[in-house]
Amino acid sequence: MAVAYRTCPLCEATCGLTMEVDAAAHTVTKVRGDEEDVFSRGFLCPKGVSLKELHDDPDRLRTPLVHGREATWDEAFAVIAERLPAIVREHGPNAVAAYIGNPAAHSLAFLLYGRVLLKALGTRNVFSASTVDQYPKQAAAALMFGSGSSVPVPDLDRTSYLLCLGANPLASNGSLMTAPDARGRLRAIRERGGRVVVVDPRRSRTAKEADEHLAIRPGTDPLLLFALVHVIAEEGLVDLGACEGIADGLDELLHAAQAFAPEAVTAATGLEAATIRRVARELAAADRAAVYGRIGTTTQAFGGVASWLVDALNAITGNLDREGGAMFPRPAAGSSNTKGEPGRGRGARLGRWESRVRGLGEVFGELPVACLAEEIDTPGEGQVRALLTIAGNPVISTPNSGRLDAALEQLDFMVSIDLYRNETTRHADVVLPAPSPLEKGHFDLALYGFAVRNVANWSPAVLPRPEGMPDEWQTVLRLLGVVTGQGPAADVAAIDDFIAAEAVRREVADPHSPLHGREAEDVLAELAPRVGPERLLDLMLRSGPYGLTLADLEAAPHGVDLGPLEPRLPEVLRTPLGRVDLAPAPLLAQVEAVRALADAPAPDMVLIGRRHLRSNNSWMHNLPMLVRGPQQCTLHVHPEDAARLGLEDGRAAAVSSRVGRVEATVEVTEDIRPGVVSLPHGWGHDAEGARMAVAATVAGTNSNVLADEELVEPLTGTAVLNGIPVEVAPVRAAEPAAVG
Ligand SMILES: Nc1nc2c(c(=O)[nH]1)N[C@H]1C(S)=C(S)[C@@H](COP(=O)(O)OP(=O)(O)OC[C@H]3O[C@@H](n4cnc5c(=O)[nH]c(N)nc54)[C@H](O)[C@@H]3O)O[C@H]1N2
Ligand SMILES: Nc1nc2c(c(=O)[nH]1)N[C@H]1C(S)=C(S)[C@@H](COP(=O)(O)OP(=O)(O)OC[C@H]3O[C@@H](n4cnc5c(=O)[nH]c(N)nc54)[C@H](O)[C@@H]3O)O[C@H]1N2
Ligand code: SF4
Ligand SMILES: [Mo]
Repeated sequence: MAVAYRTCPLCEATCGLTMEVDAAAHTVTKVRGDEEDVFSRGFLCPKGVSLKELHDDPDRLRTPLVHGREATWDEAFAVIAERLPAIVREHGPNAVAAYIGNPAAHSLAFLLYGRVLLKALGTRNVFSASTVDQYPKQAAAALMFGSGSSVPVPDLDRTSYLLCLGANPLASNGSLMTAPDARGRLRAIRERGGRVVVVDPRRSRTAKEADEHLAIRPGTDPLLLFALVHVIAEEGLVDLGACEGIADGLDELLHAAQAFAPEAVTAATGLEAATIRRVARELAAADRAAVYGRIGTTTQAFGGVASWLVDALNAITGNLDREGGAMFPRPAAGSSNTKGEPGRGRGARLGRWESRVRGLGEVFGELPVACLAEEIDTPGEGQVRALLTIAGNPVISTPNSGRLDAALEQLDFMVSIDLYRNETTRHADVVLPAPSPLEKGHFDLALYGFAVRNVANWSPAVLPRPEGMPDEWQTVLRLLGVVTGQGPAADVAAIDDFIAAEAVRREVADPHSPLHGREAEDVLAELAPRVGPERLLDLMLRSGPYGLTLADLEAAPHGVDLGPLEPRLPEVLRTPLGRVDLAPAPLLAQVEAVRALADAPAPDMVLIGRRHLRSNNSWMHNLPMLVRGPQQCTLHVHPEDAARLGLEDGRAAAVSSRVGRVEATVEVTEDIRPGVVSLPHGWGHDAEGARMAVAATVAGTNSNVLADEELVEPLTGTAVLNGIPVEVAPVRAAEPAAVG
């Protein structure tokens, strides 16, 4: 029995796993936490263990599907080559849309070759899970610091005060904060005498472990954050710390906060003015504090403003870029804030084009996924007629799922790269399977840029790919071959060589690269005989801030520890002036609208989401060990609301919004604020034509049937998934059962 070490690719925590490999049976027999992993030190969660079940899952696709029937790779590509280029020829490149899902953020194939494919497609209709997720945070970071990669992360291991809004790391294992064993790290804050304060409409697992829980009304975080700024300004507690002398906009920020006295936001937020004042003082007084906001604060009506104010607060309490505060990681393979001239750059460019139907602005090269359905189902010049999905399940994950589900039926052609035939890929003409996660090499290129410690860990594939199964990057490049007119059987190796040569050429030509001035041939020779993602990763490591090589990482199967986060201002900046912008104009422009929120009448009931430790968005519900036990997809209702609305624990409730209606089982719990109900996303596995037998037995309800695609955050068009106005009523037994 061989042993393999591998980074778990399932969430952002990047845990090191130890696997016992049974090569003869082409599987692993045991998965444990790797105690020697430099970052996770043996920690793992139940999902990590489930990688074995995922690998063995009989429903996981091993062969391409053409119109639902198993086909060879050549047959599948012949169909793609016949249909896709014809649509582009007839209707232009924008007639093809692409949707990139969350696992692509963990996939070297997509991280390294995806942009090339999308560029070759030449379409403006690129969508991703980022506009139902973190783009408000990245856009705010881009406006403040010049790059969407420059998201400050809480220096968890050294802070003594954490103000955590809209995140539940004990369930999610942390996000835009790569920190294996978040629970242990949070406990350690308290053990060293620090304090953790959680702001969440629910008493989440994280809130239960905190010193204090503030049960805010959904969608009102910007009011709370402005009130905190207000108190800090009023009491003369502003301390710019590392931003001193390099920041603009302080006066505008403090001026904007004047209208948000704690007393003025109490009614809307549901938080006492005295509490807000105390938290502001604690934050200013703590020697090392960090404010951290995650998905509860980004997927809300003013998620951009909330994201901005989180870091504005870090800055004005002297905690930005200081040890134990909110810091900028420096990843080994580099990122946009380690490239180019240190301290200066092009800055944020948002809204370079608009969506055809609703005119929503571009963000980081994409359009908001809240407008995908209308781009497909609204006729006219530029209508989307074909769709490529990569590692995504938008039918479950994006707003007004009912409309998108229907729209996909109208497409002329759809191709998906995925592990399953699910609610989305059942619509595809061609599904191309990705190898099992154990059959691919792994390096968390994107996530190390958000890690609470600088680390790098390369995992080679644990198992060889089965005969005939291409690696995922090869499939992406074969598609690129089709898109660039090379037909269904392009020379993938030659395309890869071309891409690598281009990458090297750019690197040696870049005056700020450590490889500047080298002969391209020599660099390529050093990278040989590697090909594919390994060659590109090796190049990125060599040209990255530590000058590592992939061989260095191969020699360190438990990872390379590059140390705690270090101050990076002003070198990290990529703004045109080389300064921090504490009051970006596009966000200042929203202040009046945020003000109005303070006096707006509250809807009777609003819907929010939540995450469960054993779940991972929509796609791991076919694994028996994760879905065993009590039903996860229940509607949390406060006892007062249950009594008022006549809802009973364990009975069905009908939840309706402007766009849809679902039924869900009620779970009455004190752990949610009155006036708020919570339903997790990612469920609703009862679609006809999907091939996920276990998931179908625990189908649950798709909460995004209720999410209104018209409700979007103004800066990035990110969908409002928290704080959706809904009506909730009991479903009486006499009524015929309605379908969600
Ligand atoms: N209401 C509500 N909706 C939400 C959220 C919420 O909090 N509330 N959260 C949002 C967030 S944060 C996210 S990230 C999105 C997720 O949205 P999506 O990314 O669209 O959905 P996932 O459920 O992650 O689906 C991932 C798909 O990738 C496939 N897959 C898994 N691994 C691989 C692989 O290695 N290669 C390939 N090719 N395919 C693979 C899976 O089979 C699955 O089909 O959902 C969003 N939707
Ligand atoms: N187990 C598990 N882990 C995951 C995932 C998963 O599906 N399951 N998904 C992964 C992905 S793709 C992501 S993006 C991350 C997300 O990671 P997190 O951001 O930590 O996500 P959640 O656990 O959903 O925590 C969000 C919290 O926000 C609260 N909330 C809702 N509305 C509001 C509001 O208006 N204001 C405030 N202050 N709070 C609000 C919710 O009650 C919830 O507790 O998790 C990742 N990890
Ligand atoms: S916490 Fe995330 S990375 Fe760690 S084992 Fe669980 S799913 Fe994998
Ligand atoms: Mo996400």
